[in-house]
Amino acid sequence: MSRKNQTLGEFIIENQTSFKYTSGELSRLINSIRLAAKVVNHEVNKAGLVDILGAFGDTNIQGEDQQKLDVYANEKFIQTLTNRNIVCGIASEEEDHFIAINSQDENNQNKYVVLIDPLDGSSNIDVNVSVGTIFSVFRRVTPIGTPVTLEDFLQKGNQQVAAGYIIYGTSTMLVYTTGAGVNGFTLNPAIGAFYLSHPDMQFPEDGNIYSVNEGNYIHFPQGVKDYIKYCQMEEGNRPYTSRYIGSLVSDFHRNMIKGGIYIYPNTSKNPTGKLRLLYECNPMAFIAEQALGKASDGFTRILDLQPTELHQRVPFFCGSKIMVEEVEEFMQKVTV
Ligand code: AHM
Ligand code: MG
Repeated sequence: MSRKNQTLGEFIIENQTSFKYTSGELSRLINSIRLAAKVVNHEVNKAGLVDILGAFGDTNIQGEDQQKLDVYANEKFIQTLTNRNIVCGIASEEEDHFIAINSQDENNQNKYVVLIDPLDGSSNIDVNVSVGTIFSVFRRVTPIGTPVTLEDFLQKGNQQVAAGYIIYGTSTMLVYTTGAGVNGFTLNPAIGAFYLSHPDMQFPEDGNIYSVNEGNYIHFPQGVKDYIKYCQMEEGNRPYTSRYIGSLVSDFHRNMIKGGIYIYPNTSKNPTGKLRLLYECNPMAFIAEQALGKASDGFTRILDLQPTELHQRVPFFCGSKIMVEEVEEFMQKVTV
C-alpha cells in the first residue's frame, strides 16, 4: 500500500508486482520518464535566466511555432527512452511521424510504445507560467521483434497501460496511473528525488470551477454557450468560478484537486477542436477516469474513440463526473 514520503523509486518497486503484466519493463519505462523529467525540469526552471527563449524558427506539423524548450524537451524524452532501450516506438506531438526503435534488431523484445507531448502549453514559458509534459503508454499490437507500425499507435485510449503528466509549476510534480488509481509525486529539488505527496488522487464528484477560453465564445457550439450561461446563473452552488491558465496540465491538475471541468470544444475556427487525441486527450482522460472523473468529446467517452491519424484533434470536456455529465446534456440537447 502507498505511504506518504515514499520516493517514486520505492513506490515503483513496491507496486511492480500489482501490475498485471509484471516483467519490470513498465517500471523501467516510468523510471526513464522520471529521469527525463528531472533533466527537462532543470532546463525549464532556468528558462528565465538564460537566453533560451523565443521561437526556434521552425514550425511543427500543425503549423505552430515551436519554442526552443519544446525542442529540448522533445529531444530529451526521445533520447532517454531510446538510449535505455525500453520501448519499441515513440510518437511525439513535435514529430511528424512515429519513430521505430531498433527496428532492424530482431532481438528487440520491447513491447511498449509511448506517445508524448514533451512540453504542453509552451507559449506560457515566456511569461513564467506552468507548463507540462504528458505521456501515454500502450502495449504494441503487432508482433514483438518486428518494426512497429502505425497500428501500434492508433489504439483506442481504453487500451492504455499507463499515462501521466509532469507539471513544472511552483513545485514540479509527476502524476501517473498504471490503471490502479492515480498517485502524485513532488520533486524535492535539493535531493533530486520525487516523493509521494498526493496518494490516490481523486476528482471531487462535483465542483464549481469551469476552465474554458471564453474569448472564443462566439465560435463555440450552442451547447457550450448554453452551458457557460448555466455556469454563470445564480442557483444552488452557482455561479461557478472561472479559472483558465491556458496550460492543460495546470488547469487539469487544479480541477482534479479542487473540483472542476476543463473544456476545449470544437469551434467554428477549429471544427474538430484544438487538443490532440493521442498526446493530450487520451492520457488525461485515462488519468481522469482513474481519479473517478470523466472525459468526453461531448457525446462519446474519449477512451472509446477510434483514432484514425497520429495528430488527430478532438473536442475535450474533462473533469468532475457530475460536471462533465451536465455539459454532455447541454451538447446533446442541440445539434447545431
Ligand atoms: P500546445 O500543445 O500547442 O501547447 O497547445 C495546447 C494548449 C493547452 O495546454 C491549453 O489548454 C490550450 O492549448 C490553450 O489554448 P488556447 O490558447 O487556444 O486557449
Ligand atoms: Mg500540447
